Amino acid sequence: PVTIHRTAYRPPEWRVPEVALDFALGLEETRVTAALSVVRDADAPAPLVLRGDALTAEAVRVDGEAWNGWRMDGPDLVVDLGDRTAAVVEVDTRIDPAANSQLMGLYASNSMLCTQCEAEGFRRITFHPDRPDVLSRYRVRMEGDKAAFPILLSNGNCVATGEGEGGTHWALWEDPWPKPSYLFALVAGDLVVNRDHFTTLSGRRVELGIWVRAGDQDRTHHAMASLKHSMAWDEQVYGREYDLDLFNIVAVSDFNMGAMENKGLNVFNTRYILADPDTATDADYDGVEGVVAHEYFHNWSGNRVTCRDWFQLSLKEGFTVYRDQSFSAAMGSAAVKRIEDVRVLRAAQFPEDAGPLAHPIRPDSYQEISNFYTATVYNKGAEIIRMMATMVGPERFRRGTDLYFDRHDGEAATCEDFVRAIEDGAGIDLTQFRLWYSQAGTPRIAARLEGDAASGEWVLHLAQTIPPTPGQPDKAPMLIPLRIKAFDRDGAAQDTAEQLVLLDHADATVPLGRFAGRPMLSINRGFSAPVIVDCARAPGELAWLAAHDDDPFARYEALQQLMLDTLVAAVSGEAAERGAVVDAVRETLAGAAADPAFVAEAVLLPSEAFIGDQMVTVDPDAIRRERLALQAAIGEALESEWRAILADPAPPATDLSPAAKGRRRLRGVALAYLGATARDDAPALAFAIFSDADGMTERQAALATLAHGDSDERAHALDIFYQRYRDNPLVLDKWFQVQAWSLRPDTVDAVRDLARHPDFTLANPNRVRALYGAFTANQAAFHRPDGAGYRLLADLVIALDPKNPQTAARLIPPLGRWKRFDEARAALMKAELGRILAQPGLSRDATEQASKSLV
Ligand code: HT7
Ligand code: ZN
Repeated sequence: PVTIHRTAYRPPEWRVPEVALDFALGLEETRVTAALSVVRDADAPAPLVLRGDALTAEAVRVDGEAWNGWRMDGPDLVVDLGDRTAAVVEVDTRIDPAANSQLMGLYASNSMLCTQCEAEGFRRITFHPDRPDVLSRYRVRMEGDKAAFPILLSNGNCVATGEGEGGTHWALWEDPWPKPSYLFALVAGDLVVNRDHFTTLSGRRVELGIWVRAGDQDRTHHAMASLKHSMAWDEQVYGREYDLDLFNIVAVSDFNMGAMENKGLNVFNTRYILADPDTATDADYDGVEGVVAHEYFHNWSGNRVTCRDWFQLSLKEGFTVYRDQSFSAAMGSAAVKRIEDVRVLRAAQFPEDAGPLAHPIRPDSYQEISNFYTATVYNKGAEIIRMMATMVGPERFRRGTDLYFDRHDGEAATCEDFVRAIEDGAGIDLTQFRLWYSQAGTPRIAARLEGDAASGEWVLHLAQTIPPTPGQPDKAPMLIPLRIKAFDRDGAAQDTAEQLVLLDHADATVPLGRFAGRPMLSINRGFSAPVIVDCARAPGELAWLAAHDDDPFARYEALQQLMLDTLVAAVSGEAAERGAVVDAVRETLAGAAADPAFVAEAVLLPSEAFIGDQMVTVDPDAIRRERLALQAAIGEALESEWRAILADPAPPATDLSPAAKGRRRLRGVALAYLGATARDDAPALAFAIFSDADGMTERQAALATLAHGDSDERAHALDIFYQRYRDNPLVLDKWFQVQAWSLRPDTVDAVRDLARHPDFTLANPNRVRALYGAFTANQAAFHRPDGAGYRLLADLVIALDPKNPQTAARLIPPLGRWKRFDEARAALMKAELGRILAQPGLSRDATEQASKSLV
């Protein structure tokens, strides 16, 4: 496979100011005529290279005349325009959307036609430079059978419609904003709409439409409310107004990712649009809100200012994730949102940074760009933006982003452009900070307190190391902003000032002030930097911080660290002292009435995977055993507390206030703790909650608890759930998911059976992820010592790759963590990677992931 390097970037030789597309739509055959107005930018004659993927050029015309001066170069079309400096190049192609199982380009989903062009899908529709630094104005005419495709949508505004021959109709759409081809979109189908409008700060009325299949309109209200909140928030916080008269969203069931920010026509996975209390959990509601906001925010961070090349992906994705995180924090509890975001980072990005697929947020090379839509580019990218905002504060950060948008509006920009705008707008030197863009790996910070007995002065010694990652054996020290505070041992001096320490050398010593005894250290408060802090703190200190720290994230972190220390000790065979954890959980629970959402997050045990991340060699079985034992111990010791939480009636499912969501969350945690005990009535209690639930949050929590056990109630509840929701694909996904999450020892066999279930299909990425994504996150099941889990995953990758290589390749990374496991498991994992690589015709996507994972 060809490796593409960031440093090989060259500006385009031809610009394409105008694109006119003509579609004759059909599910099995769509004819496309593309007219590209091209203008040469190179000084000397240069062939026009138009990228294609599985396309045949049926005819080529130049300035209206049939043209023979073209040839195919592999999948691409090369047009020789002699010494012309401008021309209109027309190409006819024909595609089969129904056969497009990759879900890239133009494809059919539930009898509708839709597109996905990012990153390189446009070249599956027509020949085009298909690179993000080629921006064009688009004019799109589409014609199709009126009964099959009553609704015809594209980017921008609909400027004309009409009737055609033989029961067809047509629509003409124009988008006034120049855009790269990856933002092109077309949708044709039988859809219904939830319409609303939004009036911008400057008084312009924007028509809003959310398009779904008949019967789903009533499940779009939360998405619509989220959209309007996002539009208002972006005006208030970033001064960004929407810039078209129309904003449409279409929900499709078959989609490779969450959603797509096409200009004026977002296309969404139904999972992130449809929600009602009966079918969506509170977490699903939050997912809808966050993804609607994310895609909307891209209108500025991504569309108005786009990326020069795909190495700059984090320019739009990291910044937009930071923006959607800030938005969600403002809509609910900022503390809980920060905890959730850090949990995602630690679960998805830290392992990436520590494994064979580690890459900087601005990668240096790739074989297949789809493999780089990663937690590193997105979530670590967001942390890098957050650190800049932390260092300069909100007002100066806003000056920096204003300058960025002003300077680069209408351009294809780079990460460097962003950093320079923050430097100039906010007045900060980010020279050393730029290393965050080029160095991979999670920095580790060793923190050690030292006191002078005579003077009572204490200092904090900090030392940073950045582990080697593929291609980067040695790292330079980074600039790491750490929010730090020290508390007096008696807890009296709670007003000790917080410091923002800018650690810019390998080592530093930070004066903390005078303390009567060793102070209690609160470090990396708010998770101000995406690092791992190694700091020896006694259980008593952690318990005190968990109860008294004035930073909620630090309180959460202290309790998690206490749990983690206890679990790691137990897994390593040391005598487990569970009393401190039980006491700290009890104390935290005392605050449940005031802030149930925070308490629910704080008292959750660290995941099995995160416990494994603390160990040199992961022992999945010991981790499972000790985590369950601690869960049962907490469940039993605090039984009356958990029962009291559950005795308090659940808020109505229609109440989506943060307080109601928090109470439901805490009830779910209480049920899980009780479920882990040996109490005889636990299954009946869970079943009663399952049966009485008036909404999906409680229903799913109860089902998940039951799914871990082997009671009669388990089978009964799973059956009821299946019968009730078998016709609702998004809810049926949950049925597959809870079984794949199960802590039962036979989960591998259950997953194998579920993969043969009549409702399982490789054609739908949501269904594949529901079963296999949940399964690979189930550490002890996936890592069953006989390798059955690895085999199951490799079988799936091999079966899925020919149909949908992008989704298949995204499931490979768990096999690449073999270095972290014992020799026997490592050998089995490597063997499965080898088996995948040996498949004839393996995609570029899977080849890159599997071959890099073997190194
Ligand atoms: N910008 C969008 C990326 C995306 C995508 C990428 C590859 C293949 C399919 C895809 N669907 C959407 C999503 C986002 O970050 O907003
Ligand atoms: Zn995005």
